[in-house]
This record gives sequence, C-alpha cells and structure tokens, in this order.
Amino acid sequence: MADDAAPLLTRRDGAVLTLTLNRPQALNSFTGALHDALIGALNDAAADAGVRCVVITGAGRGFCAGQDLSDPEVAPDLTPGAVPKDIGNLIEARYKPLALRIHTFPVPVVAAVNGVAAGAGANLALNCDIVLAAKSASFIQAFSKIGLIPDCGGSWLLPRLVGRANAMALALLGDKCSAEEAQRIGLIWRCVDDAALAEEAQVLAARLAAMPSKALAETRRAFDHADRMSLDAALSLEGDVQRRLGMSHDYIEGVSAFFAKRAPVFKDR
Ligand code: T3D
Repeated sequence: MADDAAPLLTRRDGAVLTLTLNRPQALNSFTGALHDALIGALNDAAADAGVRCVVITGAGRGFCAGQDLSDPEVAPDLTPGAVPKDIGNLIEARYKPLALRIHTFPVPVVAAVNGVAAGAGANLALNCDIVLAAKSASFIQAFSKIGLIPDCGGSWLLPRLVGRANAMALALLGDKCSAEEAQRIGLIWRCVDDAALAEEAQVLAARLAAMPSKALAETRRAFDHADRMSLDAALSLEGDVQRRLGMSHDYIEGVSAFFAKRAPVFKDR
C-alpha cells in the first residue's frame, strides 16, 4: 500500500466512533502524519457531543508498532559523526499530548488490539480505558531493544497495571507478551477469539456509550489521581466528585429510572 493512503480511517456508528490506524505496510507505526490525524480526530471527537465512546484499532495484521523508526522526523542519521536528533522533542510534541488526550477524554476510549502492539503502540493501547485484544495479538515493550525507556506513558502505566516485578521484566527484557498472558497478569482486560474482536469491541463500545459518560470519565480521573493521594485525600476527592455528579442530569435520571423500573437515558457528557 502506498504511504499516501489516509493514515487514519474513521467510522461512526451512532454514538461510537472507531479510529483505525491505517499504515498496515509498517504495522501502523507512527509517522508525523498519523500522529496529526489521530490527535486531530480525538480532539474533534472530544468536542462532538454526539460521540459517547471511541474505539482505537489497527488495519491489517498489526495494531501499532510504535514510532516509525524510518520517519525522517526522528530517524537517526547513521553517518559517522552526524549530530544526533533530539527525540525528546518528539515525545513532548507528540506522545505526551496523545497520552494526556486519552486520559482527559470526556468519554471512554476502548483499544481493540487486533495484532502486535509494540513500543509506543503497546502503550497507546494501555492508555485506553478498556483494552480488548485478539488472542493472536501481543504486547512488546520494545524500547530497551533500541536503547530507550518505555514512553507514551509506559513508565507510569506499567507498574500500576501489573506491579513492579512484572513491569520491570516486561520493560527490561522487551519480550513478546501474548494476549492471554497479558490478560492473566492484568495488563489488559481480556482477550477474545480473533474473529470475534471487532464485533465484541463494538458491542462493548455501544454499551459504554449508553452509560453516564461523566461518571465514567470521573472514575478514570479518580483512579489516575489515587496513587498520588493519601486515603484521606482520596475519600475527599470522592466526596467532591459525588457532590458534582449528584447534581447532574444523569444521577437524577439513573435514580428515577431505577424506581420506575425502566431503562435510563443518560445524556450528560
Ligand atoms: O525516535 C524514537 O524512537 C522515539 C520514539 C519512541 C517511541 C517508540 O515507539 S520506540 C519503539 C519503536 N518500535 C519498535 O522498536 C518496534 C519495531 N518493530 C518490531 O520489533 C517488529 O516489527 C515487531 C515485533 C513489532 C513485529 O515483527 P514481525 O516479524 O511480525 O514484523 P516485521 O517483519 O518486523 O515488520 C513488518 C514490516 O513493518 C517491516 O517492513 P518490510 O520489511 O515488510 O518492508 C518492518 O520494517 C515494518 N515495521 C515494523 N515496525 C516498524 C516498521 N517500520 C518502521 N518502524 C517501525 N517501528
């Protein structure tokens, strides 16, 4: 496939937006164009009240192989004596905003990991709220193999997800972690048969889209903050959030629907 194909495909089904990384010839690795397209689509979706869940997946046999190591923006000049590029700028300009965009997203973001997820591609998935993977998919913290550390949030996420012992082994060794092993150690939520992944991701996304979005986003925020807080502070944060949510349409609707024995219709976002 020519590299002038759209690097990101978007599909809207009701309130669910599906974003498909579309550079299958390079396992959907990140170029500047893919970064621009992904953050642009996420920003548009965040501003669109009709979008209530986003699914991120990959075209072809991979999910995302992380940074495209041949992209001129970062590819090292292998000429002896050449001045090294400052790849810290790439992290600040591209990967940090991407990870923060997902962590501050107003509605849930689901990763449907259809194949290998390596480097920043693995951590793109792990930043998402729920990670579903095909059984044949795998997760590779490929950074150590090229002399780097886990980025795109990996240094923060990994120990939180799987504990320090597993995180250190995954990051230092850079070995392939199968989807089944990833589920077993708590790196991802669950894996499903390859043929069922796309459908299961859409069913999950439609279910999340019908839920009270604000409460779901506040749950993520509370979890993200909790590690840095004392129990006392976390309890206070819970009180502050419940105070706000308790004044929302969705809380009134949820309680009304419960007593009326009907399905709630949530609207807040
Ligand atoms: O500048 C910076 O590096 C800073 C940014 C850091 C963020 C990061 O993400 S660092 C980590 C970058 N990613 C990697 O190191 C992973 C590199 N890829 C691999 O190790 C392997 O491709 C996989 C384990 C992911 C999959 O292996 P396999 O055997 O299934 O596929 P393959 O044959 O290696 O790859 C298929 C094609 O995709 C191949 O192209 P070809 O030979 O068919 O023309 C390969 O070169 C290409 N490809 C795979 N990953 C990348 C890539 N091309 C560019 N960049 C890649 N990351």
